[in-house]
Amino acid sequence: MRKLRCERWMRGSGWDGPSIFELDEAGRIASITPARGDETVDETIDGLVLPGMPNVHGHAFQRALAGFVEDGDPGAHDSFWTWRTRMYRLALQLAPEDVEAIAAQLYVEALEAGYTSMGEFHYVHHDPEGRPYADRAELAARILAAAAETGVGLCLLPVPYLAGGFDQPPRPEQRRFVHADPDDFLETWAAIRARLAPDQRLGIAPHSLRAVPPEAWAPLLGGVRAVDPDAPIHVHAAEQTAEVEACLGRLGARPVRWLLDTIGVDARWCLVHATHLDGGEIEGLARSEAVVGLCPTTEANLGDGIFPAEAFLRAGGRVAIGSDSHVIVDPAEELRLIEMAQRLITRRRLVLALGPAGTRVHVGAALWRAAARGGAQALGLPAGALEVGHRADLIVLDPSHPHLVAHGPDAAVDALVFAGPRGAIRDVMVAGRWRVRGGRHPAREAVASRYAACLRRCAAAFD
Ligand code: NGQ
Ligand code: ZN
Repeated sequence: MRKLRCERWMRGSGWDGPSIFELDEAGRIASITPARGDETVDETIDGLVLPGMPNVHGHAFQRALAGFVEDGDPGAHDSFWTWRTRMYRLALQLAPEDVEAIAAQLYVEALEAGYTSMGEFHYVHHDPEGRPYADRAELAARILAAAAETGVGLCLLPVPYLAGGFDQPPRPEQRRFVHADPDDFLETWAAIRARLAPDQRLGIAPHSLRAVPPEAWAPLLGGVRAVDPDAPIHVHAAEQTAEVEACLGRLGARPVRWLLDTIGVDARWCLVHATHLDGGEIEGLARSEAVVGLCPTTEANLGDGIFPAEAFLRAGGRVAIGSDSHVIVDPAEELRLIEMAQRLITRRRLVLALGPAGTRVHVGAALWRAAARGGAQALGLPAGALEVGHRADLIVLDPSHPHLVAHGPDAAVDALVFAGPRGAIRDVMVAGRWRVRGGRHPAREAVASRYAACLRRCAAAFD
């Protein structure tokens, strides 16, 4: 057992003072006891300790798009769908080494920003011609390797992708994503499962209602649940209004309504985006105990719309954050945008500071707690709060940072979220191991130079 003394650490509500955390071999918190002052400890942590943030949704390779997709012909009406065409061009030219180099770069940046685990919604499975690699888990194994190398926690979510759109055959440019049928996908899923390290989690992520036809859901979910009844299930839903309209036309219901009524959604589920909801969907989704995986910077970048966060949280809904296309890799910025978008549309402040009148709610700290807990639920990881039995996934704020010194603990988290103080996150631990110290991941330079070489090759996709 390793013993850490934490001077001040975040609880589910409020903060606690000097305590001894015992960590077991697997990096889980075995006990938390008040410090007496005479214990021998392995280490003392002086800064504020917060649960590390799970990043529940993303496609690692898209980090390489950053900055390459912000130009276009002013007469051409760029949109989510034109962005997607450019994203497909990158997907088509990735070699296995590229997948690994980009993921490693992403994971170093994510750890340094305070993310301690990632949900990888992994859909580039096949070679550039669209044939399975000799090893069906070739590309997934690159993600697993990048996570292991950098030390970030991982829930890998292999994606069944069977159709090109509602009632449409796959398009040629989707060939690396597509499986012929549920059995074909489950064969890939089983190959991936055999490659997982003990602390890595595996789920399934039917891409969307567009890409997975109604009759395929039962065999896909059944195949996975026969192996792991609790496997996390993620799906993109109701991100663009065009998708909501098409779904209404083809399936006779809005996407989230269809999932709630036809498939059945519960606490194992994470609905990614869920941007466009009517009142009944808000209530139903909140009651289902599923998590909504919000990706505010990508949703803003792609022009998706604004999630009805106030109504959903008032209904008791659970949220988490992801960085999706990874155009920004910063949990504070995702949380900030959730609240800021509400302020912009309501012309009020502290919109998501919910609770009984007469109390004082710190909106930044409240969002951090909610997203950490919701994120761990969505990834099926024992994390998201500093509690016995949970993994020691935590971040330490720099107590001498000028933007934090004068703040109480909740106000310091508000400052982290709303003021974006550079360098405030000093240390990051995943499963009991320090992965970032003094703001730096030890592999930062090596990983960045591999990534730079990969980007020089990939840039050709955007000429
Ligand atoms: C994706 N990304 O799978 O990477 C999607 C775009 C699609 C987002 N939805 C492709 N943000 O939805 O068809
Ligand atoms: Zn996505």
